[in-house]
Amino acid sequence: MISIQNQTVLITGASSGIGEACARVFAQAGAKLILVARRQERLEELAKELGNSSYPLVLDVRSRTSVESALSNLPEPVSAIDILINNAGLSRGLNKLQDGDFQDWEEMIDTNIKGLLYLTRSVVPGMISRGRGHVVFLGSTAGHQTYPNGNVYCATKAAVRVISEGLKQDLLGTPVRVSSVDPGLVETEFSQVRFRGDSDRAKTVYQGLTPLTPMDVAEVILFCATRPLHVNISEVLLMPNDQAGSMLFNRQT
Ligand code: NDP
Ligand code: 8X3
Repeated sequence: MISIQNQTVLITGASSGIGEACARVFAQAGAKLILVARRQERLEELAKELGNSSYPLVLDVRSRTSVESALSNLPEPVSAIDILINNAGLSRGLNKLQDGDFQDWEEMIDTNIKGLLYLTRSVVPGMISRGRGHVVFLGSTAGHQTYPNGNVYCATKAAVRVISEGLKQDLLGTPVRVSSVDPGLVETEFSQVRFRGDSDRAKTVYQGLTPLTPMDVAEVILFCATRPLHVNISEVLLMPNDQAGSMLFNRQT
């Protein structure tokens, strides 16, 4: 196990769910954090709670110019990113493709694919020149197995898997590591966002089973980041014990 004490970790989507849990786990391990999301108040509260080594950065990852500008103007103590956790992402709706909503598609594609490409493109050259770095992507079981009505969300997560694989190939011969961590059901705000605040519908996603917690996923990400430097964990597929695939659940009704 290697230490990540004082390493700089940029986490996108740190205002909620898996990203927030990553912030807690990496802060506990002694890292300096850049916490990225759109909801300023939440980021500021979290940064305050985690202490002096956490920097809130309000940023919409869909805006390429904002990403480029923010990353080239990072405060000195965190200007050299060692670990990039590409976690920000969302789903919108659950519709047959032939009934799909163009705006929902664009929001998912712009956030889940283009956003993480902008971050990765901005950060990786510095990692190569410093001779150290690790890029972690949040994929999903949805990127391995499509489920009915999941079409475009599943496509974005399949893209994340392919981008992670491609980046690893393109970085071969450098010390920079690449991991994709691909969870099944994790109880976060994910389903609230998917169903636009319909809490009753969101709850049914996790009904009768024990889902993963955001902390379960964050601990796996920390595990990937703390392996010895010659070890690259390329892909982790993790599910609740009550899940065996994108559509296969053990629910107690
Ligand atoms: P949450 O909704 O709890 O968190 C999503 C985070 O992404 C929030 O912090 C949100 O912050 C941020 N975000 C969304 N859009 C943007 C944007 N345009 N710019 C910056 N930040 C943004 O969901 P999860 O924690 O569950 O999701 C995290 C990742 O995990 C996603 O990529 C998701 O696809 C993936 N995942 C989730 C699973 C689950 O079952 N929950 C399973 C498998 C993968 P804000 O709104 O403040 O900008
Ligand atoms: C999130 C998991 O199954 O709700 O990626 O799509 S699922």
